[in-house]
Amino acid sequence: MTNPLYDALFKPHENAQTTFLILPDQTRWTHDQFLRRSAQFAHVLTSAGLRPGSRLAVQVQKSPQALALYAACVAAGVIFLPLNSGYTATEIDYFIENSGAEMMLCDGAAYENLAPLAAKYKAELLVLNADGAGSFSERADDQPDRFDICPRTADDLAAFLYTSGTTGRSKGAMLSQNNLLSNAQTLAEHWQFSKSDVLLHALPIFHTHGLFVATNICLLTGCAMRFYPTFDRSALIRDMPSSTALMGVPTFYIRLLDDPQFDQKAAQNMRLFISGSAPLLAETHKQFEQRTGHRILERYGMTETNMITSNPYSGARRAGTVGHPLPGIEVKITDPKTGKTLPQGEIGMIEVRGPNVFQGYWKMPEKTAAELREDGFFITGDLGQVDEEGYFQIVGRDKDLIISGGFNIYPKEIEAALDDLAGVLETAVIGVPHPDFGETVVAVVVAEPDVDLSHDDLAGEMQEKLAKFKLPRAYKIVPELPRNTMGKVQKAALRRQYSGLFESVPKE
Ligand code: MCA
Ligand code: AMP
Repeated sequence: MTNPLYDALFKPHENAQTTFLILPDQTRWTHDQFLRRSAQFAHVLTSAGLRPGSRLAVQVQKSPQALALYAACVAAGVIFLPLNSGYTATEIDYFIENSGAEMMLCDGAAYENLAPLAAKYKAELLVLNADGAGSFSERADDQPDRFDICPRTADDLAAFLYTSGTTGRSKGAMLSQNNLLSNAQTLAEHWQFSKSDVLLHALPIFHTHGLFVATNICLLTGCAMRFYPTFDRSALIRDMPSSTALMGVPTFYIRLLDDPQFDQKAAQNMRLFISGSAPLLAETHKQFEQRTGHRILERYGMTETNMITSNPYSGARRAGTVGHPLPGIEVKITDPKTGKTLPQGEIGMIEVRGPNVFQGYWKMPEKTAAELREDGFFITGDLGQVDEEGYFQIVGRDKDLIISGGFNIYPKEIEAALDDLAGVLETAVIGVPHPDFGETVVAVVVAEPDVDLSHDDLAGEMQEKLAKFKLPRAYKIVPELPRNTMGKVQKAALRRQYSGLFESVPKE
């Protein structure tokens, strides 16, 4: 019996004394050490009653142990459900209810807040701290460090990643073993990863980019990762000479360029800089090349599809484009109204089909049917065009979405939270340019008659409700919202009006 994802990513490293993770203090985790710990974790999961197909919800800080949870889930056939460490208990409530997770893992600092939630949904709540300690680890310490791998097929589910929706409700994207494995294989080959690589890993591990793209490629090829708990520019620059590749969101590159210590010498041993999750400005691409001699390789993907397109490794990497469809993946541009394929050069909806495309949204058949066509094409909500040489360009979004520092923020969710506050009549939440985060959130708020609202009051109340990265950086109190003749709020006009708000804000 096999378990394709385990067999490809983890099994080849059993007993291997090779370096897998290098921490900022230069301590190392070998593959063997990592797999033995994950085997102990897998025992804890199964002893607690989790079975193949059960969900494990995880909201912990980034650490080698946190990554070992992913390996443990794959080994035990448990569905891994990582959650942004910034989410508030109010936000977590929905994920636990919707996913039906049987166990939750959290940081010790969040335990008190999450305990009532766990009790409400009858999920077991255990602690895994950033240093690897906590009640979960204590249970693991006594477990055997070998585990009988649970048989799985390529179509079995491996992970749920929640992605916000334009309606404000998050949807659990169901990813199968093969969705993850096929994409990792394609990317490892396309970007020419090998066991001699050392990847600078400074992304969070609760999203596709840091968890699947970065980690799965390294596991598949046997290369090592320098594993940083958060983005730390100085540490990255310090360690770059002994590394070969970096995967980052555009904010990483903007911040690196902002440091005069970051120069050609620092980057001279690197073979590859990859950017994704948000648009990389052509200007950043150009400045990066001038400073280091390297052309950033930009690629495009989504939670539901893993990676879709990539600029070439050997050919021309074109600034402002996301390159070509990856091997084995079909991408087309369609008329958003009719779904018909448009002639080359025209702007339309990006649709994608391939082994990378997810299995649908958990418990949301209508939403799945609305976005995933019967013929297998997924409607991304991104608007794009393709040039004569097959390079795709993303020119906009057909979805009301703000991408701040690589995190997706859906205005509808912020508007709903604001509308709930006393004294708020109506709101429009928009994204405006930001020099560090690419885009940031501005809330335009109309107060109820005779109510005085202030930025500070609104900011204070919102803090309780939403993760920090979603919080508006400005609240504009206005007498009314601009509307067209149909009564629809004109967000484009608001975006224009407030576009210069953060122009001169210092970076970082
Ligand atoms: C942190 N803050 C943010 C963000 N990050 N606010 C808005 N947007 C953000 N992205 C808040 C902090 O809580 C803090 O609030 C203040 O902003 C300044 O924090 P700072 O220390 O400067 O930020 P940081 O901790 O250095 O984080 C910035 C970051 C991080 C490194 C860019 O956001 C990051 O790692 N982003 C990567 C996201 C990612 O992995 N995306 C992939 C998902 P306060 O001052 O109030 O305390 S998309 C995906 O997976 C698809 C498939 C794809 O294509 O890749
Ligand atoms: P997520 O829902 O977090 O998976 O975010 C996916 C979205 O990020 C896509 O639908 C795009 O809008 C955006 N995205 C990812 N990569 C790029 C890129 N290279 N350029 C522009 N947008 C991107």
